[in-house]
Amino acid sequence: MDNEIFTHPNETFAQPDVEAAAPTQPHGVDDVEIQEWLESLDAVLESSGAEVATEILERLRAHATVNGIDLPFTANTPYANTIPHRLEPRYPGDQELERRIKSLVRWNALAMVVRANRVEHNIGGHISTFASAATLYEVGFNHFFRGRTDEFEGDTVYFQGHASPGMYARAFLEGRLSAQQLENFRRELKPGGGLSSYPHPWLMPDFWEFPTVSMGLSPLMAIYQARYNRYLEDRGLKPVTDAKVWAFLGDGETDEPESLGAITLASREKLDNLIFVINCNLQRLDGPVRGNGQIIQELESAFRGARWNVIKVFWGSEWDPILDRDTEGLLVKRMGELVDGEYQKLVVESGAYVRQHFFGSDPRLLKLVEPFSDDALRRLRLGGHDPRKVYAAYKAATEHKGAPTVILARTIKGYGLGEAGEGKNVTHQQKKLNEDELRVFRSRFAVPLNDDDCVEVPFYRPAENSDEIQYIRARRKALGGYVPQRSVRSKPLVANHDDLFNEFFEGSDGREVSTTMAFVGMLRKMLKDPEIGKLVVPIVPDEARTFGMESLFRTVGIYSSVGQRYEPVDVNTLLYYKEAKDGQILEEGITEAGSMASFIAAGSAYATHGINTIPFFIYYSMFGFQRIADFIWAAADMRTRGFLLGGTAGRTTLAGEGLQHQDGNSHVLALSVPNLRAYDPAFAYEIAVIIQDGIRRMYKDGENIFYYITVMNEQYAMPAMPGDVKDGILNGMYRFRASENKKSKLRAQLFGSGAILREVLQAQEILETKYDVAADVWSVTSYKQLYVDGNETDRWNRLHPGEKQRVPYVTSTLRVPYVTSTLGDAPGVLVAASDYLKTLPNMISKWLPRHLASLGTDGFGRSEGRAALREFFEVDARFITLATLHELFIDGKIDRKVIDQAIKDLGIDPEKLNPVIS
Ligand SMILES: Cc1ncc(C[n+]2csc(CCOP(=O)(O)OP(=O)(O)O)c2C)c(N)n1
Ligand SMILES: [Mg+2]
Repeated sequence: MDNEIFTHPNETFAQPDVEAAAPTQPHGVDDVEIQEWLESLDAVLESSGAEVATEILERLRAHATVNGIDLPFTANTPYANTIPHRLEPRYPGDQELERRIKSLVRWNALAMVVRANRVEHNIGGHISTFASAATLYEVGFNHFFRGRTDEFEGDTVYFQGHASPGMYARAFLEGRLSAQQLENFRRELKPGGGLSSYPHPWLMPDFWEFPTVSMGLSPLMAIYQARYNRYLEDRGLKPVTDAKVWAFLGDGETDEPESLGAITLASREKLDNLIFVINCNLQRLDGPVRGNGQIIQELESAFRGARWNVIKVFWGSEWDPILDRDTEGLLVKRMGELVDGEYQKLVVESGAYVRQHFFGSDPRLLKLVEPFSDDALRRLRLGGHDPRKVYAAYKAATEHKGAPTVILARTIKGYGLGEAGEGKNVTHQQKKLNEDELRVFRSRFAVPLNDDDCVEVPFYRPAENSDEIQYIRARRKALGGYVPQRSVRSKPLVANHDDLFNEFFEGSDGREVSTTMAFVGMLRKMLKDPEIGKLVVPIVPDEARTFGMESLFRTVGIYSSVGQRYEPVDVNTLLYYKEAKDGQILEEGITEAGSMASFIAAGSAYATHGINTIPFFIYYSMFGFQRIADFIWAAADMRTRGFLLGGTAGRTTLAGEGLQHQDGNSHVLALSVPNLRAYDPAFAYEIAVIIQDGIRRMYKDGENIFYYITVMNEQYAMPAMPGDVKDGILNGMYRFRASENKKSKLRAQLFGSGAILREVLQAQEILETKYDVAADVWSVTSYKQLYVDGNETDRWNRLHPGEKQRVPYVTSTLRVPYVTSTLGDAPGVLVAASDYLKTLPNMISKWLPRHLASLGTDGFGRSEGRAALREFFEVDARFITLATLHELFIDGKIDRKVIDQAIKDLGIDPEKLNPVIS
């Protein structure tokens, strides 16, 4: 359907100028002339149809421009339904029965929240969001949302987080959730389990698929999900289907920059498999979304500007006869004049008020509604509450070709709550209703409960053989099963990849490479592997060249839904920029959020599509956790699998880039994500071990974990794996190089991670040769793993005091190599250095046998060379040496004079700037 046919192109509606709006025509155009133009357009419409009318209007517009008429730009259409009622399809369902079902869903959703808050004050929950959106969902459940079956992948639905009570209430009627579970809404720790406040696949893995409650995430995720579905089709990994991605959003939610941030991608990619439904109740939490403007018109212009198909659903069927009588277009014009704050007021006022303040602006409008009683005016429904209008919009959306659709549906927040909150600013927080309010709600929706029973707010489910339940079951059966529903449908991989990774255990034979280059080498090999080659999904936000991945452009291609319509400028080079319809790389451009959304779609395809795609998302590490941590959190909730690679990592290893780029934070931020394994490897073989094991754990054993691995751009020779240290690498630490000096009484254990491990190795040498300190060097690949393990051990010991007490991995590892020595533990002082905050080593210090000196990169980065940076942050070999000597001094093992001399010899300025605060 083309919107243009319903437009009044000369009117601008986005920001109504209330004062300027006058009922008469400007510039002396007389009404008769206007009428003639309108009539001739009507005649064309009647005789030749919408397409011809559109063409005429387009030609007129072009003609006007050529003749110097400066038409005002408007991306808006009038404040009217996009689909006029004469073009509405027949409603296919039993409307009366559906209304009764919807009323029961409303009741149970409300009961769930009211009951929960009676049991525990302030347990929370939302009534008003679902109350406003009930029709939007019920039409979907009865007629559109298709379940996942063996034959058909099903539709994907992102439910608005705060509408969850409605989804639970429906699942209760469907017989999928028990009254006991509803009783335990927001009380998940009750025996037998409860229901999570919002959609959380982590907590309800058989029910919810997509976490949506952090607002703004779901619209972006839905766009990239729809695009990923196309990617899978274009690469032949899944059959081409007409499955849709639906995303239900709040109008307030659209203020989050992520919500609209990727809408041009959706239209550019012609994602007609994507439908946004924005519940425009004109309110958010505190008050109106745009009290002084019109959110729907504002959204319309944004989406139309982005070339989406926009369907506005303002008015319910009761308005149609009035609109039909309005041959002069006065009513539509009047509708466009009010700001949202005024509309909100009309919702809470009487019919007489509506007559006076809305229709009263023009005697002709008053005349139009003369036959209607005040009560009838009060009951004029909005479009989002009218199933016929909603159905028409959904049908048009599902049939639209060539562009995504957004449905802007006007509703009332807290619809049906009456005095308890309908349309009021406080309604979002309403969780309790008094007895009278409950009775009013019960009566308004004809819930079959008497006055006494209803104040107890019982859950109500009609008998199994009732018309309502039978209808629900029949509809869901016809649509392929229940929604939402999550299941893991992929088959485990064999994941026997020794051949693939063994080469990286050998070392680089003296060749200097970075860990990034080593990773890209592994990626290249994985892409050729018979089992996982096709499943690997490399994702980059415009950084492939930074990471030396450009050779992959040519070999596996960059995904483009239209192939390559141009000859690339570098076509004559070996590594030209090759876009292809079956390209494998998702080159997302400069959007870490969008890339993360692709990562989520790819990493959850094992459940959504039953396809084990393995995403490798490599990005500038500082712009990962720091910038898009909430998406990473959502990925964790969703049980997303795959590998995040923080490239150009390390505060002092990334030279030159300075304060905003140099990452010393991400490993600390990664601590917060419970099912994320985070590694800071130093050598190629460490990365190989981690990735090989990760693929096995996630895609063979089905563990719900994902990985964060930092890779660097410092180049050095990669050593061969020193014996069987695989377990150590995975568990977080292993001894990389023991001291060969068996005689010295001065001993130290040095911990290094990532690129800083090499500084530690250098310190080992200085200590041995200059200070006769025998130091062992440990590669700490993951402080997070050591920390998690230490805490788990402590917890177990606390809970099982009578049993043989366990020893944390870090403690036992430091002990094992020395079991034959009299000391037991690895002897000497303990010093750790990494490219991240000092808190990382510190957090494991309580499981170490002695005090730990931690060096790290707390503070703002600097644009400088690597050596200068490591000096500035005090993590270079000299500072590691000094820290070791200082620990020995505190231990009473060396004289202070030795340190004083060392400070001089090492060229350390004791009065240098403090990196933390300078
Ligand atoms: C990122 C984020 N910020 C804040 C909130 C808290 N919050 C929950 S609902 C809400 C208002 C929602 O308004 P709207 O999107 O219009 O939805 P409605 O309930 O009106 O349908 C707010 C601010 C949140 N959930 N997520
Ligand atoms: Mg809202």
